[in-house]
Amino acid sequence: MAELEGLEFGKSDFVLLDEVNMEQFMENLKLRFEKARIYTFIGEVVVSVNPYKQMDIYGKEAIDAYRGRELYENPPHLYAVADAAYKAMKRRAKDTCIVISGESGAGKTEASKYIMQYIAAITNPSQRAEVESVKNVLLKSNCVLEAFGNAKTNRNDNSSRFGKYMDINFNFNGDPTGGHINNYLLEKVRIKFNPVIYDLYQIQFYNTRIMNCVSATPQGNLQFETDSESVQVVGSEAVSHIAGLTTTEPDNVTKSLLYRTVATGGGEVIEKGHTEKEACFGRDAFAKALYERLFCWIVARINAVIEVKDYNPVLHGKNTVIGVLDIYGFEIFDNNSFEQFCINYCNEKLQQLFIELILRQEQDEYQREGITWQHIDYFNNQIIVDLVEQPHKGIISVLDEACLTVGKVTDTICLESMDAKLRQHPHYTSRCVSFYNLCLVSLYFRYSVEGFLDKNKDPLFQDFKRLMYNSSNPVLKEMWPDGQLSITEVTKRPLTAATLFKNSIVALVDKLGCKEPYYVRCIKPNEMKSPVLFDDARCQHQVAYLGLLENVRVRRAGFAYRQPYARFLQRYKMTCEYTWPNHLMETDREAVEAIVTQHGFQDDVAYGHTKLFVRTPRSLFTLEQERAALIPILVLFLQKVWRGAL
Ligand code: AD9
Ligand code: MG
Repeated sequence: MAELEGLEFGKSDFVLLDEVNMEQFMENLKLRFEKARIYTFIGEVVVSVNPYKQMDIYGKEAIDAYRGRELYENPPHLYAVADAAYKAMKRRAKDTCIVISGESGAGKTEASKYIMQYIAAITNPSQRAEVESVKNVLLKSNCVLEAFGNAKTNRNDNSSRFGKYMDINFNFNGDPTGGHINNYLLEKVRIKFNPVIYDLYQIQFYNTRIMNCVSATPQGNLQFETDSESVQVVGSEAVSHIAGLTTTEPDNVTKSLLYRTVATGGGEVIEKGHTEKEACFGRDAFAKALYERLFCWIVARINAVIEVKDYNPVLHGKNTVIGVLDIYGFEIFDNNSFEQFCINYCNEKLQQLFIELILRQEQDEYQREGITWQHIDYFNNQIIVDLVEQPHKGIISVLDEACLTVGKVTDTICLESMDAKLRQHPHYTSRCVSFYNLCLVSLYFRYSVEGFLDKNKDPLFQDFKRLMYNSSNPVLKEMWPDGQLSITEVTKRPLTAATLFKNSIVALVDKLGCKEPYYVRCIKPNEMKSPVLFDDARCQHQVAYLGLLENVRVRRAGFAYRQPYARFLQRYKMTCEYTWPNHLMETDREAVEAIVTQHGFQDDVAYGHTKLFVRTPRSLFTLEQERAALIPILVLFLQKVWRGAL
């Protein structure tokens, strides 16, 4: 529980609310936002509201104030969580992770950067050159990834269009030795909304784009036309430009754009001309793949540089890790498609992990301290996760099946087969309005299935892969190893986009699951990017789907507050005649018992092996108030002693 800053700033920990309900939660959140208190705890979780203005709370002074301190000793801050994760890692050799969630523009990426900066600032006090260089690369890798993977959207001027999980490795000294980045679901589809060359051009000059957020002048636009049956590229400029950028022959580019090589049943290889529609589809898929492979290549390059090298566990001790996850939150638009479906599924999984881990953490702590654990009821969204990912019957599986089916399967046919399999599921419903909708009730979000199949198959003609593999640019060639295969060798169907995504999210959740988690829950106060507007309805919606009330309840259902005896004593000994200025009892625990009894809340506590547990925040609140009232008197007293007046 954080030090109370005074009630005019609201309650610094939501567990201190008189009652846990939406009204009180929102009132406190709003009050704090208005008073420029953008962070509030729920136990060890930090709730953050995007201030949309520069705050003077991240400087060296702040870093020093939080370094090595306990969570409740300072006002809520990202640094408090970063420090807690770092301390747990260093003191107990635990792998930890910090999960930052929230919707687009809520402040996740900014938060992750402050956390990284904090960790960089408190490590390597002896300034060893090799550690400094690792830190440098870790911090600067952000810039490169943002340059290629961020874009201006309606919702955020610098929106990350990919999810990112970064492991930072530490040696036994607690200094960074390296790291590893995983990226998730790069939103490559946006590349096709712009002319293809335009984007290639922008990628070349990414610095201009990020610095000024201006669009580079398009160099041309690749269009097709059909004349007397055959499809042609309009003009030759666009093709020459692609050939120039990719170091390939213009003729080969044209050929890949207009034809595809197919193997017939008899093993014969023929070239088949595209229809105009197929050519457009191929072009878009090519642009998307170029972008995606470039991005993954960049991530791989960064990883190669920051990979931990020459680590000898015998010599260097256990290598521990802090993971930082900056991943898109639930997305709800007027028209939700495949991308939102994947993103929201990912969030359901993370939400599940959140509840599970928070509960598990509580349970572990109670067991460690020898305190009886009471079961807590909560909504387990496993049922939703299963609906999406279960083998053979889940939505992804039905979708994959439809993608594998030979013959004409449309999005609506696929939806009908989902209906047939899933109609009985309590959280599944679909309905035909103007177009077919898939509706997952639990999420309260509706998705249009239009385009699901294509996006899931995500096919790219082998001809493009071969074109790139044959580029005389060695870097491009390296990005397209599968271009070596001839068409007769490409028999195996690649995994679908949804399955690849599912696999990566399952792996991510496994990775997070074995670490001690810390959470930052980001809230976007309004849609106008305004520092003064608190949109009640929008904020309430986020509080609801982030499960924050549930979080407070879980935290309060057991013991809202716990603290090692010595620390409790340090803080509150002035409130009890038997403990001030020093107690004469045998143990700190007995002294704490004296304080608790004097204030009459002995029925509200449990005594653990090393910590005191307090059930309701009210008891503590009384103590805090008394302490706050005593401090000025004490200061006066000490001043007098100092001046020799007493
Ligand atoms: V997205 O899902 O990648 O589209 P994020 O990452 O949640 O989104 P981001 O961190 O990029 O949002 O924050 C959006 C903008 O809000 C930033 O560009 C800043 O202008 C602003 N912001 C966010 N956090 C802070 C902060 N702590 N202090 C000042 C902030 N401004
Ligand atoms: Mg971001």
